[in-house]
Amino acid sequence: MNKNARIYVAGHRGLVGSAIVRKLKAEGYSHLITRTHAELDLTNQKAVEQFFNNEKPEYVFLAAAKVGGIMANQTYPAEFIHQNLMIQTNVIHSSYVHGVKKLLFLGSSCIYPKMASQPIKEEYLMTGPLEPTNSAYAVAKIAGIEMCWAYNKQYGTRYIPIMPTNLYGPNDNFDLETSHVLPALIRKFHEAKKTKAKSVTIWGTGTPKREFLYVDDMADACIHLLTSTMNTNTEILFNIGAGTDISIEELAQIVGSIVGYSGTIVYDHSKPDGTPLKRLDVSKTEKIGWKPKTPLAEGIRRTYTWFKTSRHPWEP
Ligand code: GFB
Repeated sequence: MNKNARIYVAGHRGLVGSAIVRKLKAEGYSHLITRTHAELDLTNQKAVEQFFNNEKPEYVFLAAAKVGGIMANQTYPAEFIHQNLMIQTNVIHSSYVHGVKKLLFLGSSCIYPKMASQPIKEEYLMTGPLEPTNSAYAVAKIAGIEMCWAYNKQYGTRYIPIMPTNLYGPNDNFDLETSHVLPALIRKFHEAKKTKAKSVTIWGTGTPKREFLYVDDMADACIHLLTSTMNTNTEILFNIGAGTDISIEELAQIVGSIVGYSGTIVYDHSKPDGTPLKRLDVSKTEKIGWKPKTPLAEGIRRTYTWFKTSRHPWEP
């Protein structure tokens, strides 16, 4: 990928897209193409087609998606399946029509069966039933993988689906109803510290385990995979993860100590746990020269610093 190649980052204001833009700029890529949601509605087929026709991107990072934590997925499954299918279908098809050289499609580790053996290898895809809290989202992402493969097979394209574990970092969603667990815990502990609350309530039993990857490491993986993968195998798929997991209870203790909160933790058992275990096998990605760099505590510290120094939608 030349430093002046036309690179479209779809979803550049989101957690992953913004990290990809930061990294591409730091590496000297000069021709980045971005559009806000107001400028381009990716669910609008005609608008997407027109955009590709005008801009003719050579490379595409497809990081635009409707995403959210366990409750958002459970509450709005129709929006998750509808918007994701529309966005990815429009972007992938227009990329083909306009001769995009390479495209990276971002999915999620929830595409794998709920009870997959650990760590989860890429070949476990479609070998068992999905976790019900996010099956609509997962099915949309599985369709995206299949679409990349179908275009690779039939049209000889070079579309690479990559499946990250749970991500976190600057520009994450900190809304307590719709966010993922890590930003929710940062905000909950921060506010509990400020108001001197006696306890913090977290969802579920605290026993599920999750793997967390700092988003700058994810951006690094995206650029590494797009620039180094030759894509000779049409059914290519890569897991991106940190290689280790921890329980939600342990995570709460780490976040609490970084934020400096010393009250107690209460568990709300009326909220779902989701899948019990979800650790990715990342050996395939490591074989082609990528490794995560940021230890969890360091990533949480950086995210907390960003959180404290940013303006948030709920603030006056
Ligand atoms: O991150 P999270 O919302 O989603 O929740 P998933 C992970 C675990 O943290 C669950 C618990 O067991 C939650 O019950 N948890 C504890 C909390 N306290 C909280 C809290 O305050 N907020 C939240 N959100 N969780 C998502 C999928 O699954 O993972 C998506 O729904 C996607 O589709 C994403 O795949 C990466 O890890 O369970």
